Amino acid sequence: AATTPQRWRVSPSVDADELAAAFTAAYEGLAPDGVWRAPGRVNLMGEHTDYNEGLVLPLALPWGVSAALARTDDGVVEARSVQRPGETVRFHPHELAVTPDGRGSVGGWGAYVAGVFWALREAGHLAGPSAGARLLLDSDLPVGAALSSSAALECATLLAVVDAFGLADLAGDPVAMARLARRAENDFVGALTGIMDQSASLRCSAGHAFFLDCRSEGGREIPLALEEHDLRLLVIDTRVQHALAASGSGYAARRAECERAARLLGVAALRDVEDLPGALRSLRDPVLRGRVQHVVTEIHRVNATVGLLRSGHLPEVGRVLTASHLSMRDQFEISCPELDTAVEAACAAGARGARMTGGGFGGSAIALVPRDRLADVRARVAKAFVEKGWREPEFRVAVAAQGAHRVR
Ligand code: GAF
Repeated sequence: AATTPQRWRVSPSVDADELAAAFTAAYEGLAPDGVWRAPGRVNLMGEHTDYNEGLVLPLALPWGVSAALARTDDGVVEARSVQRPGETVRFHPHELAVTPDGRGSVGGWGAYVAGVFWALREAGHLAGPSAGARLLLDSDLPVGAALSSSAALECATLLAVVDAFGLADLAGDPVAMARLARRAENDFVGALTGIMDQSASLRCSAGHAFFLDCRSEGGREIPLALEEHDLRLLVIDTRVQHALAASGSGYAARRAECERAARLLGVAALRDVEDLPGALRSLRDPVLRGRVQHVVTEIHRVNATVGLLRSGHLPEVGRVLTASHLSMRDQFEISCPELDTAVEAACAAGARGARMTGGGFGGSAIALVPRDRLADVRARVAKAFVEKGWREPEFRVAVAAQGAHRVR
């Protein structure tokens, strides 16, 4: 992971009316059909378990991507972003294609938008050459911070298209929409991720974490009573950029290792490992042993976390968070010095527990912090970074927000 000197300039907040007005200014007087918004997420528990058909427990963030969209019948999609002034992505949905090496015919940030149109057409929607649209996107979610900005972009675009085109069999079916958005990311953008991020963006509800079984796709809302316990969920963005798409990425390597281990163990997915000690004994490669140990125990930690939340023991989730971090650091090997430092310093300053969240190799950590310790935790983490010669991280206090919805 490399520290990028410059991030996309993220809006401090996004106002739907202002975005609609900016749309009209950008597209010569055209009014948008509406404005839709899809959030990013943090994952409370269950990392790298989704593509192993296991369990996850994300929550939607109050920050996300907003899309103003007008439907057209000229067969052209034009997309612009407040974060990329002066750039226009332009394509004909009916000409979109995936090359034999697994890349979509549109690259850069436009790939996430084009991928959604491509996946919709692959699924039999927007047939014919005339479907077109104009889009203006805006985001208050940092990119590359492991907070799911890719899924937020896909889901905002998808929801906008589904509503504006009146795609009745998708509207009201967030499970089908999550699959479609994931297809855009897997097959068009070329990032072989699981289903967690798109499901979180589309299916989470305010005040709750979302307990998702990634095999059955069944999900349940679990109340997250932070206020009741005087706790805060602090997001610590290390500003170390992570990337999922590259074929040589650590993410892709972990996924391949898990698949190899499952093959060697004779199970469909690591979720099916029932006898962990036996599985560990039978694997000769210590690297694969670590990967299996992480995935299997992480799935247990999701169940444990759900149990603690349901029985009103939120503060005790802290210990599970830290155990999860150690497993990712030592067994799954997806942490980095900045994430480890954030977790250690947060816990030393009184957090109940902390862990990296998302794909790893950079990005953000989350810490469960008593309200009266928040300032101490931030100061201690910032000091630890400065002492190591790193840029100070960015801090945000998260609440569990609403999943994707129409805002105007
Ligand atoms: C990324 C991926 F997109 C998810 O599917 C998931 O695998 C996660 O990393 C790790 O839990 O966010």
